[in-house]
Amino acid sequence: MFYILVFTVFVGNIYAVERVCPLGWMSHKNHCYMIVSKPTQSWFNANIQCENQNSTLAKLDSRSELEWIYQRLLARNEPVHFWIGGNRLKRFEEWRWVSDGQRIEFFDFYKTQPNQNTSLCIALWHPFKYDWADEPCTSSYGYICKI
Ligand SMILES: [Ca+2]
Repeated sequence: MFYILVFTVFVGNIYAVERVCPLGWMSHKNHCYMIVSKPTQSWFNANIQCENQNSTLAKLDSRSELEWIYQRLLARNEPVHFWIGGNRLKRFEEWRWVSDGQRIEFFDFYKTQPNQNTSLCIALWHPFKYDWADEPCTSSYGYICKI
């Protein structure tokens, strides 16, 4: 019985292992995330802020990861939009992640988005409960970095 208990605790801990993140970052499934709501930044400057901390604007490429982030943002209860790493800066209509240049495979745009052919960056839009919007990259918003 003792051995079964020890084994259970041991295995439980393996599944509970989370990456150790820098101070001020949140750990989730072997990645670290930093949510910054102020000062707000253009998409470009937000990515520079992330790069200064050895990260980039976040690549969010699964439903479970997005739901985790949305819960964090909703809990903050701030009327702020947040930049993530998705953009179509290099080739219009082809959305890619800044972290690795990969094409975006999984989208979570709000039903009315994307709707502006001059909006080349992706923001998590507060009134849409953080579903995505295409926005001008020069707009000043909060941002999410990911390692
Ligand atoms: Ca839009």
